[in-house]
Amino acid sequence: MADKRNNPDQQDRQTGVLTKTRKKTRKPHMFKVLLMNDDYTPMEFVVYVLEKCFSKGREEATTIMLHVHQRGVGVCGVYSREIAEAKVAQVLDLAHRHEHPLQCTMEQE
Ligand code: TYC
Repeated sequence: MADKRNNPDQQDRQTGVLTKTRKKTRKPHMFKVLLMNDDYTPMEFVVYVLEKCFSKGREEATTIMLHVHQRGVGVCGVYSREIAEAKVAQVLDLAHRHEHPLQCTMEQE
């Protein structure tokens, strides 16, 4: 039987404290933020969103917008869960305030 002083995974019978520890660190899940095409949002507005919310330059923003326009969906960036959630909320809020139907979602990589 292992000595509990050297085995943190064992229950301490005197105090009832569980000290189970994870041996490996896990890298956080990453999430793609996706932009959806629609028939009404102006191309210029989508480029503006990509510049403002995703820090893209004019050229890359235009390339991503045209990809979404032609293929139906495209990746704006890849982030941790919290950052991706904030980006999606920011895009939807901006689109709503400008009365555009632009849709944005996230998907685990
Ligand atoms: N399809 C839109 C138009 O022709 C442009 C557009 C591109 C809209 C990308 C949304 O995510 C989008 N005005």
